[in-house]
Parts: sequence; C-alpha cells; structure tokens
Amino acid sequence: MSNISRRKLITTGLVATAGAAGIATAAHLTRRYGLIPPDNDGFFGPGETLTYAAQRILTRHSLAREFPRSMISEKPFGNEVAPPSEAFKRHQATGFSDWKVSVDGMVAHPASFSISDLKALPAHNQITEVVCEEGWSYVAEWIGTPLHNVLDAVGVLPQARYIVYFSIEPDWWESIDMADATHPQTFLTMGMNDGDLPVQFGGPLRLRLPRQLGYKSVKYITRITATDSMKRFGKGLGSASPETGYAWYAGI
Ligand SMILES: Nc1nc2c(c(=O)[nH]1)N[C@H]1C(S)=C(S)[C@@H](COP(=O)(O)O)O[C@H]1N2
Ligand SMILES: [Mo]
Repeated sequence: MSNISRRKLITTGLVATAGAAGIATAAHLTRRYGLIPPDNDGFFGPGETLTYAAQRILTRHSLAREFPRSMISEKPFGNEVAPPSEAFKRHQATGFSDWKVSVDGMVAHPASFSISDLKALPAHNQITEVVCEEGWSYVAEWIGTPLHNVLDAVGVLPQARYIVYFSIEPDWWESIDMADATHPQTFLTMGMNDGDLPVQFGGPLRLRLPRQLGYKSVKYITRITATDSMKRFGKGLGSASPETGYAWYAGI
C-alpha cells in the first residue's frame, strides 16, 4: 500500500474513532498532547484539529517527495502576485543588496541577515513540488539554507512553539510549528534551478516548505519571529490564511 493511501486510511480511522468515541475524547487527547492548531475555533475547528493531530502523529519526521533532475518542470508556473510595493521596488532597483531578514522574538540573540549573509550559511538544494490549493503544481530545484541554521544561529528559546514569517507585502504572513520549522526541507530559499530566485517566484528570499500547500511558501521574506502563542498576531488564528477561510495547517 502506498504511503498516501495508508495515511488516508489511518486518518480516516482516527476520524471514525473520534466519531464513535465522541469528539470530546478526541479534543481531550489532542489537547493533552499539544496537537491543537491555532485556528481551532469556529465551525471547522474540530476538523482542523483532527487533521493536524493525525498528520503530526503519523508524519512528524517524514520527508516531502524529492524528484530527479529530469522531472524539473520546463515551464514552472509562477502564480500571480500583487503589484510590488514602493518599498519592494526600491530594493529591486539596488539588486536587493540592502534586503534584510530580521529574526527576533523568543530568541537569545536577535539578528538580521542580508542575502549574502544567508548565502554564507551551509547551502542545500531540493527538487520538490509547489502545490497550489487551486489544483496545479510544478517541480523545481530550490537552493538555500535550511531554516534551522538561522534558528540555531539566533538561539530559539525552548518555550517557543511557533515560527512566524512575514513578507514585505503586508497581506502575506504565515506561521509553522517547531516540527516544520526545524524540518530539513524547510528552506530559506535564495536560488531556483541554478540561478538566483526570480522575483516572480519570491526572490530575493522565500520560505520554501514542501510539506505544506503553496500558500505557506511565502515570498519576499523580511521578518521571522519566534513565539509561544499566536494570539498576538493578526486575529490570533495562526496566520493570514485562516482569516480568509484557508487552513493554518496545510499538510500534503
Ligand atoms: N508574498 C506572496 N507569497 C505567496 C503568494 C503571494 O501572492 N504573495 N502566493 C502564494 C500561493 S497561493 C501559492 S500557491 C504559491 C505559488 O508559488 P509560485 O508562484 O512559485 O507558483 O506562492 C504563495 N506565496
Ligand atoms: Mo495557492
């Protein structure tokens, strides 16, 4: 049985068990094991909690599929982005030489990193798929440094539970739990298919997260912060996505 169908089966099993034993029991278990996503309130709340809990129990350390070089898409699909802000255009005019990502919050040594600082960290590449919730996908090579290298450099405090990341474009911000933040395939990405990361694909800096849907891979990153609670950010649902009806946890 393939991984996917096995996962589906077990997930369905968990949901069925929850139905039989009562949602209350499931809620109790997920609370006890800290498996509650920030968008757990409201109509879809119990469903979001079950999806997140099931994925975390089953796939905490699993890797997203990596592809051979021959499967890199000839025409990667760059999704439409809003027209760039004046702030972005100023950076673009200077070749992003002043672009910085600040890393703060629950960290021992807050710091900011330029693109060349990031390129000086151990570089990795991955050939993975971008999957949009609208149904299309493409495969590309992503080059960057695993996010955990930056988190290690600033010393994330043990009480931190989420890493929040912000685009220079204010509508785009997301957060992930520490399992995804320290996952080896979660990258700060500066390169794509052997060149610099093009603006359309999020250049100069994108957070690539192949274990979740495309919308979690936010383009134009300028700030990363560590926190123990998502209540203080936006509407307190974990990220911009649940504010417009999408799940905070978008595992694939
Ligand atoms: N800053 C920013 N990041 C973004 C978006 C965006 O519009 N702005 N779109 C998201 C969505 S919905 C998807 S599916 C992917 C698309 O990535 P692509 O352009 O590489 O295909 O980027 C995500 N990151
Ligand atoms: Mo998307």
